[in-house]
Amino acid sequence: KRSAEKIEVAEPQNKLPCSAPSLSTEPALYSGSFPFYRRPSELGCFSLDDKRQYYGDARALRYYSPPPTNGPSPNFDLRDGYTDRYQPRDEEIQERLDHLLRWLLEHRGQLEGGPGWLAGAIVTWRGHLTKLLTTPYERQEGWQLAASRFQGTLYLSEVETAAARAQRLARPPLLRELMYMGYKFEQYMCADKPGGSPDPSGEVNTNVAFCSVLRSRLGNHPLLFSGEVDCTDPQASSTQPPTCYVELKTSKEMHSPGQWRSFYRHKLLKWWAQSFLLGVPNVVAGFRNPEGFVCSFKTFPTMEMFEHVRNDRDGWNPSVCMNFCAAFLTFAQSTVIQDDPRLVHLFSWEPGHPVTVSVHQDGPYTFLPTWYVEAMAQ
Ligand code: 0WD
Ligand code: CA
Repeated sequence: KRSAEKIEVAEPQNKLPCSAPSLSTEPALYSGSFPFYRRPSELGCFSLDDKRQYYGDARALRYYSPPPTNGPSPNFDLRDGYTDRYQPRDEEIQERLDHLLRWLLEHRGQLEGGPGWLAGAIVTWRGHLTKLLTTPYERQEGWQLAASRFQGTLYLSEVETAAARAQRLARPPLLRELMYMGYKFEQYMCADKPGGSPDPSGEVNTNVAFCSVLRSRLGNHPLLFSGEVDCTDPQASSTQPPTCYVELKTSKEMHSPGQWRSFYRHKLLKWWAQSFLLGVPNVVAGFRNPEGFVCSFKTFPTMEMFEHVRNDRDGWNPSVCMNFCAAFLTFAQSTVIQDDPRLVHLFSWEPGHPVTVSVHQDGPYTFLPTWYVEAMAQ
């Protein structure tokens, strides 16, 4: 009888203050000195055509061809051709790392860095690294990055958040037109052949892309990543990629010092992160008026962008961006231990919170395709 009384509910063993690992994104934690970042070198490239078909060459590369500086000021109608000469890419198709993996599969035997270099590397899109760089300063949009380790290599592939998907599906008409205008500006500024002239009478097809594949290293993290490049400058002092590449952007015409300040604090951070990662030396901005015409340009050298916020208390700091990215890569490398292409660690971040992790086996988050895994196993 006594024994029955002795039966007690055991003290729960999981009440200890043990929390899952997470990573803070507070800028103050990352303000040390600028970390090592290897000058990015181009390993190769690929192109996607108007039907989004892959080609292992530079056929989609375009040539920087701005209007003559001595002539009249530009007057580019960015709304011309919207929507009758517009073929937008189908954003429902999630390509994940597929095109980059195809390039890697076809070039894995010729990679520099010695045997085993790839096994120690991180493979991803440049755009994913850009999001990591800007995270300590981002107050609006969260992200999710899926990570898998396979044959030693850590692969990182973005997952569209539910909020991002909802926003994309409900994208206001004016925002759709604004997206078109960015591509239309490229058409006004680029020729299909070196020394050729732009042809703004054609269609804008956003399936077409030229992607550079680069090698770099952040701290002790070897990187292999790819990024879309707008054009190459045949007149550039160095013809060697990526230093001959030019990034094109459009932005609202600015009239007050307050508008410039806000531009330096927010837009220039994103432009810097994107072009710095790939080693693109110059960003050419076309400023559009309220009617959608570009009437002026300005070239922003990537290495001079920080000067615009260096003395701004509410500015951004490249060291914070790079140190946070390095810390995230260390966090990811130490979290994803098992080598299994069907196992995904999902890193999730929302503004105001730390980065958290969840684990998924064989589910919808698996992103390394069977064709890649099987061919790499040969
Ligand atoms: O799976 C995904 N979630 C993503 C795939 C997200 C981002 C890119 N991609 C793929 C696409 O295949 C695309 O061809 O990466 C390629 C572009 O890679 P990236 O250079 O790493 O991306 P990012 O630096 O964010 O964007 C560069 C350009 C953009 O130019 P602007 O000036 O707006 O930054 O690539 C275009 C866009 O023109 N772009 C995209 N193209 C196709 N799919 C995408 C996208 N999701 N995002 C940006
Ligand atoms: Ca661009």
